[in-house]
Amino acid sequence: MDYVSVSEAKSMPGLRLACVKGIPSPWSLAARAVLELRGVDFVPFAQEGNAPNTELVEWTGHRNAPVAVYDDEAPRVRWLEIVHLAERLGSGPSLIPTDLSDRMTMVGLTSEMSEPYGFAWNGRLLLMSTIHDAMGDAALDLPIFKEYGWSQEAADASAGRAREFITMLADRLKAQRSAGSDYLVTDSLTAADIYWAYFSVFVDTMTPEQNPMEDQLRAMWDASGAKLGVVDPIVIEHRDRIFEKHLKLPLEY
Ligand SMILES: N[C@@H](CCC(=O)N[C@@H](CS)C(=O)NCC(=O)O)C(=O)O
Repeated sequence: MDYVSVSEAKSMPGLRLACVKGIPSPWSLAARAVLELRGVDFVPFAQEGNAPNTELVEWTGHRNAPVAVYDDEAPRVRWLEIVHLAERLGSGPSLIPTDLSDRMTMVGLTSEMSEPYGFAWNGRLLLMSTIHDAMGDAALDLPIFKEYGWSQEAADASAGRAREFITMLADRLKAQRSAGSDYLVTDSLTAADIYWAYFSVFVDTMTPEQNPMEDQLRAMWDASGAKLGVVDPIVIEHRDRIFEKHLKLPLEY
């Protein structure tokens, strides 16, 4: 994946999006997919995972990714504000349901995937545990350990919390299927399906052809996914169907 540098991105007008480089970070990949599906032009630039990213912090006030900067507007970092920006700048079918109750369901589901203490937060704690297993307490000095709430106690609870989300998602997909829908909310694609397609990497890393991760990285992600135990296959079937119909493979990062 070609990224421009932070200083080049800073000198450009329009929309610039910081994405984690070299790691299939679902927050960055889903933000990109939402912008692409809405037909919004943007320039991706690199955030270096687990590093200080001094220039990015000086410019945007944020160290991690994604960070979306549109012209001279304030930087946007949370999933919903990036989806709202894509709705505003883009065109085509909306990724947000119009019905209030469906919209609340979509926002709740995606927030439970993406926001602190939700599914992916716990998936990441599992991943960080594999780093802690390898490095011991020296890992506690890494930026991600300082930022994403790893403690032995949080790590011990993380698999159960992530599984609770997956069980709810599987039940929801079965109910939707019985009602004749192939999507998580309503009967068409919403941001919830897109975010799940990428966040599912915490459960299953996809094939090397679909997701060309470095071997060492894949081994780490697979080991942490295995800590979730066997999950209902419907959540992965849904991911595969969303990729087949709406999203690009192989993943590029
Ligand atoms: N701002 C995002 C969360 C972003 C986030 O958690 N990013 C992580 C994804 S693993 C990241 O940038 N990791 C690399 C790092 O922290 O250096 C949100 O909408 O909640």
